[in-house]
Amino acid sequence: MARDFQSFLQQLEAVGELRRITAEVDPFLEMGAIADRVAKQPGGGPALLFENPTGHGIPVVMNAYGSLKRMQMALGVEREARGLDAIADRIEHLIQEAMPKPGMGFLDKLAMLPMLADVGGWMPKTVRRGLCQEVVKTGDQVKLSELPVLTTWPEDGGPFITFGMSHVRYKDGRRNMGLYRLQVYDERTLGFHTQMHHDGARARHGYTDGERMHVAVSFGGDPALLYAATAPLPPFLSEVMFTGFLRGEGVEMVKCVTSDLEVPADSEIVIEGWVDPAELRREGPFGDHTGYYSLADDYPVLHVEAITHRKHPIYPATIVGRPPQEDAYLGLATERIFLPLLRMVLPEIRDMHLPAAGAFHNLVVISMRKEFPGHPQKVMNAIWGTGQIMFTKCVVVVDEDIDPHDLTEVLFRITSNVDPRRDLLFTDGPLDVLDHSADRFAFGSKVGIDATRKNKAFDGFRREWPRDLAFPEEILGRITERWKDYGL
Ligand SMILES: Cc1cc2nc3c(=O)[nH]c(=O)nc-3n(C[C@H](O)[C@H](O)[C@H](O)COP(=O)(O)O)c2cc1C
Ligand SMILES: [Mn+2]
Repeated sequence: MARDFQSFLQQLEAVGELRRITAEVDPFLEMGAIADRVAKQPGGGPALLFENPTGHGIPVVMNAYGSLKRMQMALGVEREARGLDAIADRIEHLIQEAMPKPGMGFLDKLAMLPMLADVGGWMPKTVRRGLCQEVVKTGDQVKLSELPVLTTWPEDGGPFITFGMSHVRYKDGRRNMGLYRLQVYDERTLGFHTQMHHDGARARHGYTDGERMHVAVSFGGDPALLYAATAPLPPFLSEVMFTGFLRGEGVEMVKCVTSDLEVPADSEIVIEGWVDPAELRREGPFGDHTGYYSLADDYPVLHVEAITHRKHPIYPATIVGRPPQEDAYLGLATERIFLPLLRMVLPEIRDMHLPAAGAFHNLVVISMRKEFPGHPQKVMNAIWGTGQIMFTKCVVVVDEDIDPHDLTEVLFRITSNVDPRRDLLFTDGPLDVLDHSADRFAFGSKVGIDATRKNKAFDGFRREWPRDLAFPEEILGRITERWKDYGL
């Protein structure tokens, strides 16, 4: 398993998942346009290693996570029959193991100890040295322009760092790591785009105005780190430890050169600095994963004190924009990995799908088993009240035998099963701050569509609901057996 990003890239190359581009390519718009076109190829296209960025000696990698295969490789499940669902299975198993069962005796409890030992093994380990500090630049030596930072869309407010993972500590010492874009203002100043609903913003609120909250931004390292930085974990769960869980081994961390923060030791590059919660600056606009420019707004400022890197680093970047893009595969991993956690509180859910076209927050399709009147509406309300999935503007509910990933099937059920006045539920609530459609910032309406079959007992449906068209098993068996006789 790849522990650092360059060995991950080597693994990708070995299986034909990475292309090297030796031609000189400009990080200003040209790289983004190439990656955008490649990401829209069926299956997401290959990872791209730009060896020769205009004006820079540091190569750029894009689309590293932009296919199902690469996402599986990043999380080490490419050989598992169930792929990303293998991680969901581990979580499900863990939840079951951790539940004390009735009549559990002392010996049963002892049998749980190995699991506790596993948990210990996922904790980050502090090491003395890391590749990421082979080269250290502080003070006046710090020049953000040495990094090949991309400008991805023409009307962007400037160049933006897109794949840097920001590490902070809450006031009580807990770690948080999140993926937030960082606008480059000048050689030593960045925008710190921590949206109000995310832990990155929550952590800052513990600091008083005028106080410095240290921030370290790491690039690369174990490829699972970047996924963890996007995962909708609750504030009490550390993303670095979650990476340890995903990998079955704790992440090696090294202390920063200008603060007590720790960063993954084998990162490609680390930017160290601080944020004063009292200081805000205009950030954006930025061509975003909504498929539109998100509007400029005031965000904290990150003052850079040091840049450290390995001797020959590679700079990872992404482009977000109209879906599908690379981040669709990060979203897919979340859909699969978080299903068992959602099912802990909503056991009636069978499966769910967040189609890439819905840009994470606009559409969720849920298949479920209906057991009482108002059950689909109960699930819709639960979605609107849970973690980051609360942002969902449209929740579609289908019966448990419908595959929510089959969008033609889902559309068929919506259009045929729904009586619009009866089956649409409207409500209001928080929206993703990037949403442009609502009149108010981060607040607007949502719709739930109950596309389940209706019956008398639960829905008060007085007519007879027709059966799905189907051939008898006997006929289906016969034509399968005789298929070659038909010459088809
Ligand atoms: C490509 C990409 C870019 C993102 N950019 C931002 C961003 O600029 N600001 C932000 O608050 N969240 C951004 N996110 C979403 C967060 O990474 C995500 O919500 C994460 O769970 C937040 O973690 P936290 O709650 O620990 O802060 C981005 C996600 C992706 C996949
Ligand atoms: Mn978090």
